[in-house]
Amino acid sequence: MAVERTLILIKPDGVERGLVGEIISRFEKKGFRIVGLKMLKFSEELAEKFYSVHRGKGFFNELVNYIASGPVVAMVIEGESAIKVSRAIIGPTDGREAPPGTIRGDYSLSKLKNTVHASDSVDSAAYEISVIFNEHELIP
Ligand code: 3AN
Repeated sequence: MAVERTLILIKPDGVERGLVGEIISRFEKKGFRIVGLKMLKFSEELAEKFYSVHRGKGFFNELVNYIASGPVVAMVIEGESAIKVSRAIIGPTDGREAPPGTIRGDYSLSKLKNTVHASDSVDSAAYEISVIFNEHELIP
């Protein structure tokens, strides 16, 4: 068990449908500390960098276009086993299969527009945080 930091993104569909407060609240109530928070709109270039691990996959262009289609809220949270626990809070990728009680299970009916993102490993968390946040934007 270790205290970790991870990146949470509220995707364009989540922002558009007014779910920002609800989604932030779930992570806060679980006990995580918010150490970075901002709203931004991805350029296509930043989206390709953020999702570079998916380059070459059939859904890559669709994914880049989607994440750059509207404002998102990016948040870094800190806490015990943050990476594993936040993945459980968001649920599996496909909102149609995600169980009720998870964020995707409660709010998404799509595999692409699945409302929220959470880093899936220590390495991807470090990479994704560095793509979106400068050091001075994070609370020590
Ligand atoms: P997760 O976000 O659950 O870790 P990944 O890392 O497999 O899922 O995929 C990254 C993102 O790519 C997903 N959040 C989803 O928006 C999109 N995605 C994944 N698989 C597909 C697919 N088959 N069709 C459309 N979009 C997909």
